[in-house]
Order: sequence, then structure tokens, then C-alpha cells
Amino acid sequence: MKLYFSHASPYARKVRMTAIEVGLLDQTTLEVTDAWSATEGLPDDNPLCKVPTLVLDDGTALFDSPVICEYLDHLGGGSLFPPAGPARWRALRLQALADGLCDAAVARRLETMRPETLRSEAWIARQTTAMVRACDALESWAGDFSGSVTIGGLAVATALGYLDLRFAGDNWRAGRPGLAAWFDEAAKRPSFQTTKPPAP
Ligand SMILES: N[C@@H](CCC(=O)N[C@@H](CS)C(=O)NCC(=O)O)C(=O)O
Repeated sequence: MKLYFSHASPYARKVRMTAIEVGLLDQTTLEVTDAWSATEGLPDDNPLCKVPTLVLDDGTALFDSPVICEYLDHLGGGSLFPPAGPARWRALRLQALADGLCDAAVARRLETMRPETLRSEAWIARQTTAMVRACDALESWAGDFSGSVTIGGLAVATALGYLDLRFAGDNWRAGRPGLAAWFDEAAKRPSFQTTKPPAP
């Protein structure tokens, strides 16, 4: 299998963490790819030209990150995706919230990188508000997801890691002691430690 990824992408980090958690990293060739400038390879395999993209040995390309993670968990015989029932819906909902937090953070970052004359402060404010609300929701749910390791927890860890990387000044830990304590523990997992993006 080949995984197109970038070190800074939180979605790709979630996939790499999943591969490590289910013991499949050594079966995965990692190909660092800049989705914004790639003109071959990634766009041939994924029409959306986004990382992460996983190409299976038979040439089938899988995207986006929730699909890749579920595939890897299935292949590796993991338990990151609970069977159908309340625990599964909780794990998937948590992953959706964490991925949505990443969506808002990435959109905000891209907007701030545009020339000042084209930049929309209203758009930046909208994404920032979504980020704050998502972190508040995670703080109120932290007691619920602190038990078993699921795809939801991995997604939250990567999302908060991305905030530390790109929006350290937001200080998401302020006023969110439950989430901060949960993250301190989650960040000790080898899968999180070994997928740290290089400092900007
Ligand atoms: N929903 C997708 C999001 C993937 C995504 O947006 N990746 C970014 C990098 S963090 C990307 O490749 N962007 C390139 C583009 O949007 O053209 C997933 O979960 O995999």
C-alpha cells in the first residue's frame, strides 16, 4: 500500500496513527506529497488531489481519511471502529467533530494566507467561532471519550495537535481543563509521538 501524506496534515496524521495502532505501518509506503503543487501521482490517483490518499496493491485509491482509517482498522483487525450500536455512533460523531474542527482551522489558515486585499475577516471570524464551539463541545464531552481508544479519540488528538502547530496563540487549553488533561495522556501514545510534524 502507498500513502500520500504531508507531515502537517491532521487528517493524514490520523491515518498514520491508525496504521501504527493496528500494526500496519510496515506494510505502508509513505510518500510525502504537497497536495497544492502535485501535478502527477496524487491527482492521478485521487481526482480531488488531497492528502491523505491510500493506494491499495490492486491500484484502488481510497480517500478521505475516515474511509482510509476504517479500511486500515478492518485490515489490521483493530477495534478503533466499534460495531454498529451506540458506541459506534459516538466514535463516528466524535471523529466528525474533530475533523470538522480541522476543516475550520485549515480554512481559517488558508484565508489568513491570502493577500490582505482579498482576505475576508468575516470568513476568518466564522471559522474561528466554529473552532471555539468545537473545542467547547469537546471539553463537555471529554469525560465520555476518555475510556477506550477509538477513531474519535485519535481524531481529537490530531485536531488538537494541529491547533498547537498552527494556532498556538489561541490557547485552546484555557478554560478547558478536562480536555487538556485528556490530551496530555493521549499525547503520550507512541502513535502520536512518532507522527509529530516538524516544527514550522
Ligand atoms: N476530508 C478530507 C480532508 C483532506 C484535506 O483537506 N487535506 C488537505 C491537506 S490538510 C489537502 O490535501 N488540501 C488540498 C486541497 O484542498 O486542494 C479528509 O478527511 O481526508
